[in-house]
Amino acid sequence: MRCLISLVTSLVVAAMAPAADKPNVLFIAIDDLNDWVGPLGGHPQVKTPHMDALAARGTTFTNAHCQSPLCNPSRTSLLTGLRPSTTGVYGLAPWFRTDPRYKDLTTLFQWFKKNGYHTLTTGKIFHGGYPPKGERPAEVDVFGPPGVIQPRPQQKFVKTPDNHPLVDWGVFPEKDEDCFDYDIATWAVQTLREKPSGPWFFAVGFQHPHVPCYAPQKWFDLYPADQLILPQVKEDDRDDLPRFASYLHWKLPEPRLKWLQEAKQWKPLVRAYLASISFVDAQVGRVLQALQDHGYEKNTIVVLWSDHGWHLGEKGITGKNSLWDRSTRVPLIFAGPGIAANAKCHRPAELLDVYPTLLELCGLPANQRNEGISLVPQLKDAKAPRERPAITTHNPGNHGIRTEKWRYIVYADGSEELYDMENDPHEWTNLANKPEFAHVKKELARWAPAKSAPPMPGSAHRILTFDNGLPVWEGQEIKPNDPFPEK
Ligand SMILES: [Ca+2]
Ligand SMILES: [Ca+2]
Repeated sequence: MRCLISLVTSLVVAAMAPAADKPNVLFIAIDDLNDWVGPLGGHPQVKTPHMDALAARGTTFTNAHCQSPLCNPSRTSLLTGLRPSTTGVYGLAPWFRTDPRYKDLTTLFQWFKKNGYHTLTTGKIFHGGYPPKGERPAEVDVFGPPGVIQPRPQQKFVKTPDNHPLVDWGVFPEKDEDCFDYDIATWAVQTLREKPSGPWFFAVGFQHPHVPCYAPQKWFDLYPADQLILPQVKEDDRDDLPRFASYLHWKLPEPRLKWLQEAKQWKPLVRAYLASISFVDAQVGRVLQALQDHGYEKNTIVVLWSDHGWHLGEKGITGKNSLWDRSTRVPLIFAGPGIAANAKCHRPAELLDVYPTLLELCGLPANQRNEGISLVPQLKDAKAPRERPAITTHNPGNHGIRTEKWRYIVYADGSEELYDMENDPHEWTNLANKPEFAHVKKELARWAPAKSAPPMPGSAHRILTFDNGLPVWEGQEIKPNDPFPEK
């Protein structure tokens, strides 16, 4: 009881504290970074000393998942606090404010501003060029340099089947100082040195290891080609998948494993992705060093997250756009006041939870529209229970449900997958057709959003619909006998 009274008292005190006493927030977003980071152990050779150090002074969620395995919908969900199935943002377009229903929605930035915080951003936080220039002052106080993928080599290094200009990898440019993410970190470091008025909420978004996977030679040298370990794949892994699983990534600019193997590009891509991760880790390190150098470490909540994962050959594909762990599992690390150090939490967590978690950590009033749940109980005690699984949606009606033991997927046509993640962490054996697991599927299926909003007007890029039994990928009907595109 005394414990409860003191908890209530501390909550009341926190809520009444003047803004000046509140912790700052450093919000670090990384693009397309899967679980290949030291604290998650997704790749045995990856070197991420700065993320390791952050994890050592904070709490890592080892079972955190994005709400959508794609940039714009994932980021929109985190920043609005709403699921893709609520807003209808599933594709790389549109900017969510184009929908009159969300014109006045208060984003994470705006909630902090409303509660006395100075807000700043640089690099990729919202997707692409969002928000449009004229709308920026209404979204964030200070817009630093946006994320622009420059410089680029005169020609692509790798001629991929689709030959999308960004789908490329190799040693480039010569020096760290010439990389765009280096400039983003530099701007963040300078801004911290100049001591922004506070309390502040500062978002820093890095684009590595998103394609193109370019990094200077020294980062490739960390991963000698002759010792490189490739991801484990199972040759016939797709044979037990429902056909609908392929519709989610029917055609992508990211090449398939078959092409990588034939072109002898699998190893170079894996190596370039690892090099890009270590490069971005170093940029994270520069910003965290500045936090320490300028006396902010003790009073700043740091949250580091990635918008979704990335396949590097698993299930025969590269890229995202699937409901398996390889696409949905993301780094999510919190450190700072009120957060247990050197802790790992294995409970499911959602990126959607970041919004309410930061509000609670900073003693700000909760936003009743948030669909996520605060992770503060798990940040104090990693073993604290959590009832809700992590739920990922990719286009209307396709949902993945992840508990500590299970991964369940249901597609818009009703077809299913079920994996025992404790005994089959690669999701190789689909148990959905085994009658003995019918009760497990039923229990998990109740977590899938009952309704998926139709794609928001203006939706485009990687949109899959299934209206009246007709699968349509990016505006083109998929016929029942069309073979899965191998390129
Ligand atoms: Ca992304
Ligand atoms: Ca399989």
